[in-house]
Amino acid sequence: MSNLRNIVILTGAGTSAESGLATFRGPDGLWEGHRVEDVATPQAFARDPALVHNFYDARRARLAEVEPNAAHTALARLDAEWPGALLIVTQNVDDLHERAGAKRLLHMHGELASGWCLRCNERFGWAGPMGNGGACPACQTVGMVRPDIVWFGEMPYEMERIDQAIVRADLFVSIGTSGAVYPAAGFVQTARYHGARTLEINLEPSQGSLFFDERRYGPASVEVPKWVE
Ligand code: BV8
Repeated sequence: MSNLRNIVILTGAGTSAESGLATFRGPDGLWEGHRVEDVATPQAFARDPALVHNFYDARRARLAEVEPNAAHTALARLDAEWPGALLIVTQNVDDLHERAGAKRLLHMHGELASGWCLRCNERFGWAGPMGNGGACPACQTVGMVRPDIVWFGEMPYEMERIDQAIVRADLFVSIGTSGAVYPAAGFVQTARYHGARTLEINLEPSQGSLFFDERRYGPASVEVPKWVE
């Protein structure tokens, strides 16, 4: 990787699978019979806020029980040691990249550890259950806090910053994502168009695998440390 200066790394649920967090579209992909697409939407929240809060409260509770795996640790080490530009763009709403020590990181789909008050529009850290909408620490309104998560049909965060990083990238690496959800699934094409080399690391070919110059298949906790070394 010596002649590659600028790296963008996209991660998805497969990066956290070996930590024990369910992916979306694998055999463990349903939550109490609900497809994520049916729960992770503003419409679902408007229709049944308690169901959606339960979905995220359960995942937030689960997150407290698991640890980063060797893939997160290897990426954090690369982040600390890489002299050029590096950005980890994660689709994941867990905090395992942070807990492994990653710094140059952004959550394009929001975070379980963040809340958003629909009354005063403030965002803030959130631990524990949100229950029936919680109490906003900024305006003290009760029952108006939603998960700070980008739902289907909502605009992902920091798209401008992501696009700028991808345009400048010499190497684009996609790790543990099915390539099923846009705009993230389209990043590899943008990277190729602007001349980056592209690498996919996944358990199996993703929906976008034909756009990758190089593909390594196997568990992230094995393949990512091998690639980082
Ligand atoms: C947007 C947060 C526009 C939620 C997520 C019709 C109506 C509305 C929108 C659309 C529509 N048709 C298409 C769209 C666009 C839509 C979309 O792409 N839909 C899909 C379903 C077709 N996208 C959106 O709505 C996005 N917003 O388009 O906004 C807009 C424009 C202007 C103004 C306003 C709006 C927003 C999408 C974000 C949704 N939120 N997450 C939550 O987490 O609860 S998406 C969710 O699925 C995840 O966050 C992740 O990003 C995404 C994909 O999941 P993956 O991470 O890839 O996980 P998956 O299970 O699919 O795959 C895991 C992979 O890992 C597998 O390949 C597996 O083989 C591999 N694996 C498993 N184990 C391992 C492993 N690999 C390595 N090692 C292992 N051990």
